[in-house]
Amino acid sequence: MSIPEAQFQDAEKLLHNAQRIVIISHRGPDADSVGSNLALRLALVRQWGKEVISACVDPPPENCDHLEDFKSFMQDFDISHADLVISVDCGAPTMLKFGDTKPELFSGTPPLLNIDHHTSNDGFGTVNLVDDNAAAAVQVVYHLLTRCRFRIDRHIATALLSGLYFDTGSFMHSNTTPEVLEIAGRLMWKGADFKTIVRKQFRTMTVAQLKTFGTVFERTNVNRRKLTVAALNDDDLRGIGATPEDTNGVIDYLNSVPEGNFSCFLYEDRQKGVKGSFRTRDDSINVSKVAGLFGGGGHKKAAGFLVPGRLRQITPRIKIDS
Ligand SMILES: [Mn+2]
Repeated sequence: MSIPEAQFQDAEKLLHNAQRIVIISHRGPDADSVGSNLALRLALVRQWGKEVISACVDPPPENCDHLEDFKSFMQDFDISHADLVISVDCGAPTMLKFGDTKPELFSGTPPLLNIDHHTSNDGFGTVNLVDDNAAAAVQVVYHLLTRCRFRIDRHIATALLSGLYFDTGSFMHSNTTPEVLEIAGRLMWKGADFKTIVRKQFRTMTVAQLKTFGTVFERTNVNRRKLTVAALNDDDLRGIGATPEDTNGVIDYLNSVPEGNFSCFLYEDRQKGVKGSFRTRDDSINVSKVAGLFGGGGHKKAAGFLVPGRLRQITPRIKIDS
């Protein structure tokens, strides 16, 4: 845990002093962002009697629909009613997305508690609980909840374990530290529903997802620099009857090619531009830096970017025109 004790004390003070709290998950929310949000929400509402709004510009993913209060997410809120905003799992201010319409978010009034684990997080909050050694934002939330002496009930435990399971790739990524497994064990002792988490996240694939993965696999190449790469566009997805969310997780398969040093999955959306995801298993490669070349960021071993433009294929290479 690399967050100084004083930061936790400041965060606890913010929570104590607030009555109407908005917790924001990043756009395109995943199980870590949703699990962090709901765990905090359940604790603050049921144990400290706070009014809490869980907010995200996009709806939460189906693989979280077993979590308590899953249906409580709002796609907008009135910031003038809030006396504290908490962002969870947001590596940059733009990830909150509400900043475009609510500039007060980053003004310090109301205060912003920034809870995260992305290397790219520059501490945009009034108080920052950011630990880039943590495998997931839920890990930081777990420490905050236990320091504030909240009781971890089975609903909170399931929400936290869900995020931990997701961000460690089912405890297979290199961020699966002894601490992660220790916390996972404690959460199971508290009654976390591990079986449902596994079924929801790991053992469930729709036909659209299977077809999307199949198309990506067919197009996979390893280039001279040992980059494993594949690309897809929105036309491909329309043909399959799939959505961009159906590409989630395909990058981990690209990253499993033994001769590859790092991997990249590119997705072209005619409206939004080209989204790239990077992964590596090589300790000497920092893909967060590679993503940074395209204005993106993330972690050493998992990062991404979004740039305007289109993809152009120069067989067997893929180039971005921007
Ligand atoms: Mn995360």
